[in-house]
Amino acid sequence: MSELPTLNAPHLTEADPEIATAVREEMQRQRDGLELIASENYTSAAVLEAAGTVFTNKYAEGYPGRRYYGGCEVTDVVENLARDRAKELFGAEHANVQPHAGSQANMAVFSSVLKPGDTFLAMDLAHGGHLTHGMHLNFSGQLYNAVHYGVREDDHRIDFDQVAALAKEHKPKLILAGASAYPREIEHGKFAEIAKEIGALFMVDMAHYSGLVAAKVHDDPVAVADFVTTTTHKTLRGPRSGIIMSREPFAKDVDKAVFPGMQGGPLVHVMAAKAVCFREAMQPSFKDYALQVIANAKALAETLTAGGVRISSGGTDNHLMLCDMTSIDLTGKIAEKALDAAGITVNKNMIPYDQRKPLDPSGIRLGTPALTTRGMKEAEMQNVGGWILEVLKHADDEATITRVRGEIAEFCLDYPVPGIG
Ligand code: DSN
Repeated sequence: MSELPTLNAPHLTEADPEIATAVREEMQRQRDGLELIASENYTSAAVLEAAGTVFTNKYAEGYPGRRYYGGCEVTDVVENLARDRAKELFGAEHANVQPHAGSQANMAVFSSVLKPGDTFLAMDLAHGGHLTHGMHLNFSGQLYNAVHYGVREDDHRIDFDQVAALAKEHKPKLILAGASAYPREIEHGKFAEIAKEIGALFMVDMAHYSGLVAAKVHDDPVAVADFVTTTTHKTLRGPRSGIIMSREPFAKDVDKAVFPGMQGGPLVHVMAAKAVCFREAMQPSFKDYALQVIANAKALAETLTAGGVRISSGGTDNHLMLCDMTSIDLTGKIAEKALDAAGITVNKNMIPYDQRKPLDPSGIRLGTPALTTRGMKEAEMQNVGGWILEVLKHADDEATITRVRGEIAEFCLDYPVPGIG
């Protein structure tokens, strides 16, 4: 077992040794393992520092220049910087940087333009969508009439004929593009055209690939959508949070929907960390990072395919891939557990047209944003793919799993995690 990393937090260590130990154990887990969850990443040390500041002490209901609390003059500087940088980074007319997370960002957009019972069209969760895109147990499926499109059965790519047909049949007030488990580049212009034809609003949830959009290595939704939401902690590599961008005519209603419609005080420390993340994403090095994320995903998908794993849609254009574990006589649940035991973190996931259930689906979802942040490239993806294949092919062999775990911990020492000394 490797040593616990040192935590440079003397006050926490003294005041609450149990939490301090938990933090050190999590640092160890993040340092010694391979993080392949497609929606996770490692923020920079600068983002971590900004998120850990005294801004957590401040209430700031309202917006810059119009607050319900005194003492907000420095908070206004922070929120304005975050808003202006988000607008500049993505070329947006308006940005709201207060949503606590992606779900809240989506909820605020819906409530700004939809009434309960209104129809919207979005991607099916079982085909790669998201809970907030109308899943029946989520607020989005309970409050609104969600109609779903999916991917074609033969190539697992978005079926635009179906999108157009459903749009004509159901006349949704809003069409939503974006996905949580779709490995191909989304053609936002095609959605925008369909929305225009039927007079619907067009919204994109680019949470998964917003880092690729910021780096201009993915089709740009901001240019063609009325609303664009994103989390900031996935490919964008910022703090855990969300933002909304919109065209100017919708700005006031979006702001009202966030506050006072849905949230109270914004998390000022997190807005500060978002501002830092947007600044980082404007640097030329971030484009190199985004290109490497994609190159790494392709390299990993190729290695796994060569090892006999069937990949949904035959590969990837972005940061993630969906691997069908039934192609090697496993299930997603068994694969996730075996990989976890070897220090490889992934999540089980439905694959399109899955015959199995969400808690025990056929697939696993892998993504390269976090490993790329550690400096790994295509050659390292071959090592990673090799370990994944070895574990999957010996999923019930404890000796293999223990050996691989040790090899991975050793390998990881050469790829530091930001913020873990
Ligand atoms: N979007 C989910 C994921 O992709 O992991 C989290 O909400």
